[in-house]
Amino acid sequence: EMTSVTGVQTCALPICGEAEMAAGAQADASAAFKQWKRGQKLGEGTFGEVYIATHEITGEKAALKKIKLECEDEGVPGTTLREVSLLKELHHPNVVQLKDVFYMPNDSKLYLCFEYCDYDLKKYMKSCQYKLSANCIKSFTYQMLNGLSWCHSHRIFHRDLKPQNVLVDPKRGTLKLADFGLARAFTVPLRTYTHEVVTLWYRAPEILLGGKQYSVPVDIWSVGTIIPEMVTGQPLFPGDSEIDELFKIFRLLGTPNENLWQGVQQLPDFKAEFPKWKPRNLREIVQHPERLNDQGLDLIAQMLKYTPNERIVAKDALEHPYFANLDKATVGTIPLPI
Ligand code: INR
Repeated sequence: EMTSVTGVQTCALPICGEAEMAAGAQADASAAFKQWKRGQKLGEGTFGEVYIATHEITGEKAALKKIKLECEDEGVPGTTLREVSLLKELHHPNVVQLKDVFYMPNDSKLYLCFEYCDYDLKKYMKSCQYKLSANCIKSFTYQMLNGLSWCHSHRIFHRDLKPQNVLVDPKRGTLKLADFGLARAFTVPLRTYTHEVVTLWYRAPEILLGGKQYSVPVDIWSVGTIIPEMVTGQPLFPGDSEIDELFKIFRLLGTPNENLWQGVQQLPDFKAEFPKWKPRNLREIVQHPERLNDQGLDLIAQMLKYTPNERIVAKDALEHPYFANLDKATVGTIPLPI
């Protein structure tokens, strides 16, 4: 039996119990789900595996995400289904569209059906031999911030932005953020359910230091680490543990103290005994001025501020001088090389 959450917009509608659901609606949802023919695995997300799927009637492609639920015996709480269902209402050219939600209460499986893109940013960078042009980097950065700005204005934050959930359609030169809003519906585990380690490379220092009330600035931090990776082809802070991740950040930005970051001493995992590194010049690490000019470097510096409230917000970042010569009317509509 299956419960489709399609079309649920208000909390008044019963969406979680099979009993409340008309038998006809279940049959429809089940039939609709079965029309998606699952193909190869695209990746391993934080909450489950993603497969490419093709609609047997229309030939349309989609990304089908199988959410593995933690407490299988308990089923999905109504709040979670509502939370996920609300994501369907989010429509923005730079946010991957959630088309449908299929819930099978019996085997405790939740499938999310998303818009499909041929590349994620990791795969796209590789296909370009890690040599993205200055214009491509600028366009991607602008589109990331545009998607982010829109989500943040709807009080949704990502929490786990990384090149694997930034999708690219080179045919149109469009970038779309994926995996958005799920952190609010589910808790982010330390490992994926196949025990793959969740990457720490894009994680903001306030999370690494055990902060609990982090918010939208964590996404700006992630963008601030993704841009240098587009420029150099190398992750900026490839830590292999939380402490290694923190120390990689400290080596570039200096070990935080109350001058660099007011309130850092109050964070649960801050230690006065941390080794003391001095801040370095970003340009030593992010070379290739032909791919990212000094204005771009200034934007990164504003995204990688230690104090979360001092980090530039997405809306303001869109107005940064780095984007002054970008044609905002055609961004995301110009084909890119593959
Ligand atoms: C590709 C992925 C293409 N498309 C990996 C990928 C490699 C090449 O994960 C993906 C997705 C897509 C994807 O086309 N639509 C979505 C991923 C995700 C949501 S999620 C939607 O949430 O990040 O797993």
